[in-house]
Amino acid sequence: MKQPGDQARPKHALNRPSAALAGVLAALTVLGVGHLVAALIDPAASPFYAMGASVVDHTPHALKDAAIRRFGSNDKLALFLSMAGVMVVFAAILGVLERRRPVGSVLLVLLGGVVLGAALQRPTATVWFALPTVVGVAAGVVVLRLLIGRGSHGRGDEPVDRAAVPVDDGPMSASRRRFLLLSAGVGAVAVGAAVAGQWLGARLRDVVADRAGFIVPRAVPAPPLGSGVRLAVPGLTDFVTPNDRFYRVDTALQLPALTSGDWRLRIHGMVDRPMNLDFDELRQRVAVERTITMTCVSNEVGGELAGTAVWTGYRLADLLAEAGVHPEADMLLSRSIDGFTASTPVSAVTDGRDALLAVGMNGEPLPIAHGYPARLIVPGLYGYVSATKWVIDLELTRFDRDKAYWTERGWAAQALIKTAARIDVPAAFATVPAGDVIVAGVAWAQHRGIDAVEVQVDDQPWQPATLADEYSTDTWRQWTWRWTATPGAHTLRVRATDRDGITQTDRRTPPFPDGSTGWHNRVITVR
Ligand SMILES: Nc1nc2c(c(=O)[nH]1)N[C@H]1C(S)=C(S)[C@@H](COP(=O)(O)O)O[C@H]1N2
Ligand SMILES: [Mo]
Repeated sequence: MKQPGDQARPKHALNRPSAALAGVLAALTVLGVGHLVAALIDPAASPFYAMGASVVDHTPHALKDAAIRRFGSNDKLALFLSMAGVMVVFAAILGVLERRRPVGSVLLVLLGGVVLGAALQRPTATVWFALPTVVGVAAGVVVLRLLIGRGSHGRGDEPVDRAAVPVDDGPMSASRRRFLLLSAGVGAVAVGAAVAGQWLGARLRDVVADRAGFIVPRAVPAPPLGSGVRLAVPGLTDFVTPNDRFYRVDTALQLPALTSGDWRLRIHGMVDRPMNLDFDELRQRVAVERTITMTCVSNEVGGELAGTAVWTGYRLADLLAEAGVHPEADMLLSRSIDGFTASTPVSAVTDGRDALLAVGMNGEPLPIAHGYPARLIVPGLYGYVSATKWVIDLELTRFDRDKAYWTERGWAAQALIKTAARIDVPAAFATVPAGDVIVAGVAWAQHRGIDAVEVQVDDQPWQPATLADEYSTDTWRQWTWRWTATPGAHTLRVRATDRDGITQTDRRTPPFPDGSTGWHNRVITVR
């Protein structure tokens, strides 16, 4: 089978940088066109997104943990940037390879196959998820052939064309100018398609507008915050965390766009009466407001992956009672629209604690990033085993039968939040004047309660801190301690004791597999 590219390298073959540029533009076309087509099907079917989501799902926990540690909430940006970097390198190589034979095109199709596989493995995938990648790759191959062909020897090898070259041969040859013009055009179209796709995707599923019109149900109010719960110490973490400052952790590269109209909650599995609720049906039930502190298992000692909000929602125990849970069911497997799952012990939901199907956060509809229109909140359990955002499915099952997202990746199947204490004030590596210094922070041991917090300066004896009033065992507790500071560098240490009488261990362990342990410390310079 003889093809034009099989011939020996043409005299006017495209130089390497131009060929590399052609490759990058072809890849950009795949992604841009794919993104646009995906907007019409499902934003999750976009090749770039599907690829990234697949990387996230297949990244070993250690690496992911390191990424979160390193980049914090910028981990997604870091992922996208590294993906873009790898892609540019690959695409450039494809372009250079394409100069002699259509090897680049063949490789592009093969890579397209990999992306296609990733797209089809998305949790909400239908066969239509193939379309964006197929159309994108087809467009990419056309662009690659076109740019390499045009750039190398004009319109084919026609002598007519070559004769034309010397006529306007300035510092830049006509074919080169044509190549650059074409490149600019292709680049503009590819970027335009991506932008149009983004815009269209957002328009078609107008979840922002839906959220704006969402009315948080009238609810039995949460017990009021007594004045002794919040201490007035500058720099101390607020007792209630504002929504825009609440930590965010999830695997979603693209926020799920689920309107309250499209939302349904299926309750099924080991139940007597499977249910399928929409919002109108949900709203006929009694809503409650509860103040609960959430914590992420990835929180390092002294870390910021914890927050308290006043949640409005429906008691999960009531919903499960309606469905009639079989006595052998010990796992509530919750699933989100984007395929995340969490395994919660049924007992933690039905033992009387305030486990909620939450729809409001601090008086507002849930922010989209925090699970709009509905999520779970279970006091006392780390988020990855309880706090499913964008929740659409509750399956009653058993721990010896099923595994949730992070358990499949090696994390513990069940994980109670470990007792923790943090120094907020003085700030890390602060310099303070000698004399009276206020030391303050928060401590938590959700659903057990904090009984004591102690502070140690260097190797001196531990001193009891003063605790703020306890709001409930399900929330963190602020504490302060007055330090008579002497000049020099000092290490402050903090440890908490929970209501079971257990004091935090000093043994430092990383978050994997069921939460970090150890005492938080801070080095402070006193002048
Ligand atoms: N759909 C979905 N829900 C999720 C997660 C996720 O990755 N996807 N992460 C969980 C984890 S690990 C935590 S700690 C909490 C964080 O909730 P927040 O982002 O509202 O603070 O959400 C949980 N719910
Ligand atoms: Mo988490």
